[in-house]
Amino acid sequence: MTKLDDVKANVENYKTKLIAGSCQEALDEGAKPTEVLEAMIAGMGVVGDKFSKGEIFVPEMLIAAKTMNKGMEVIQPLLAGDGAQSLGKCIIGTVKGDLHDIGKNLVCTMIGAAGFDMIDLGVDVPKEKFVETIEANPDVKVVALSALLTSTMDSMKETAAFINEIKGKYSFKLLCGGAPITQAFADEIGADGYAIDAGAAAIKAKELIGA
Ligand code: B1M
Repeated sequence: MTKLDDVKANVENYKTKLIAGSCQEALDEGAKPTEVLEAMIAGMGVVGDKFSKGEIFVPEMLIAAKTMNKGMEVIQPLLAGDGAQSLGKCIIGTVKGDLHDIGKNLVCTMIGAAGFDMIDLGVDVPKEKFVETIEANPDVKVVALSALLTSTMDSMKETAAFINEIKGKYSFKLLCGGAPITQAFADEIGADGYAIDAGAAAIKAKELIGA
């Protein structure tokens, strides 16, 4: 077992107290922060599969999420940028009805590391809250929507439509993503961009504003 295997196993087995230590040990052994992150995501993949098979239930998923968040505390500072360059504001949130925030937080970190000033609205965000925040920040450059459930894809669609109604008054770009989201869906709902993961989201956000 490598230290990265330990990281994956600790997420998979809900070892909330051991995860930070194993992340640090993996880093000390020379693993890159992104490799530690990938190991944790792989552990989450196993948790998701067990949930799909009915082997575990929501409480276990919650403990797995808590475990991953503890690990994120170790690697997040290493993923974050130096904040030297500002590319403008980015509003981000998980759409209404959806409580998943680990991926959204990661996207927030990576877009922030790329140079944007992040306004994180959290989870279960009503479409009105996105529009209200855009109106309060008329210089916003990117609005980023996350959804993790097939059942909240409709909520993302509604949110995008609501945002697109006022878009003509501003110059921001609309970015979306999350496990069930595809480029085709992003096109269908009138988003300007789609990204498959947090790293790609940071690249896409910059590309959308021509930076
Ligand atoms: Co939920 N859940 N969950 N869950 N959960 C999934 C998503 C699921 C796939 C599990 C499964 O069945 N295998 C399944 C969805 C099935 C579907 O719709 N197709 C599911 C379900 C069904 C549910 C409930 C309905 C369960 C229930 O109550 N019966 C319920 C819904 C609650 C709600 O939201 N209303 C529920 C609840 C929960 C918890 C609250 C217990 C917990 C979340 C805790 C939290 O987030 N704080 C939870 C968890 C932990 C998971 C799994 C196991 C892990 C999610 C995660 O954090 N992954 C998940 C299974 C899985 O993903 N393997 C599952 C790691 C994270 C880094 O990846 O979030 O995908 P991800 O983010 C990625 C990309 O998606 C992308 O970048 C990130 C990585 O770089 N990305 C973007 C995300 N947002 C982006 C935005 C972008 C661009 C890219 O641009 C703006």
